[in-house]
Amino acid sequence: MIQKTFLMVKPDGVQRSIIGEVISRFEKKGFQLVGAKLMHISQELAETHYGEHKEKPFFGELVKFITSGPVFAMVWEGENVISVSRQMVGKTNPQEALPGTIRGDYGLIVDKNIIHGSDSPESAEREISLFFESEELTFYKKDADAWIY
Ligand code: IDP
Repeated sequence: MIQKTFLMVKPDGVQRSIIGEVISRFEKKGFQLVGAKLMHISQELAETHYGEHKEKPFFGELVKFITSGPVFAMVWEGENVISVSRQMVGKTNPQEALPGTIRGDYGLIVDKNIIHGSDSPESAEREISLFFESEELTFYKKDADAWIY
C-alpha cells in the first residue's frame, strides 16, 4: 500500500548536522521525498502537534524543546512508509532503540531523540496537514521506482 508520512528532524538533529544522514537513509530505502522545509515551530503548532501528551509531566519541556530551534519537516511517500519509517526511526527511548535505527545510532536521552515520525495513518494525515499546505507537496514519477518495486 502506497502511503505518505510526516517525518521531522528535531532541533537536536538539526544542531548536530544529522539532516543529511536522515534524508539519505530514507532515500536509499526507496522512499520518495515529496515535501520538505526548515522551519521554526510556533508555540501553538507545538501544542497542537503534541496535543495527545498534554497531561504528561514532560509536556512543558517537550514544547519548549521542539520550539527551541529550527526543525526540518518532511513528507515521504512509498510502500507502507508509515510503519517502515517508524522501524527505521527506532524506539522512543534511544537507549532501547536498536543499533541501525536513527535513534539507536545517534540518540542517548529520551527527550533528545533526534527525529519524529507519524505512528498511524490517522496521525500521518493530521500531521502532514498541520505542517504543509497541499501546494507545498510535489508529486513526480521516479524512473528508479522500476528498480525498487
Ligand atoms: P514517539 O516520538 O516515539 O512517537 P511519543 O510517546 O509519541 O513517542 O512521545 C513524543 C515525544 O515526547 C518523544 O519523541 C520524546 O521526545 C518525548 N517524550 C516521550 N516520553 C518522554 C519522557 O518520559 N520524558 C521526556 N520526553 C519524553
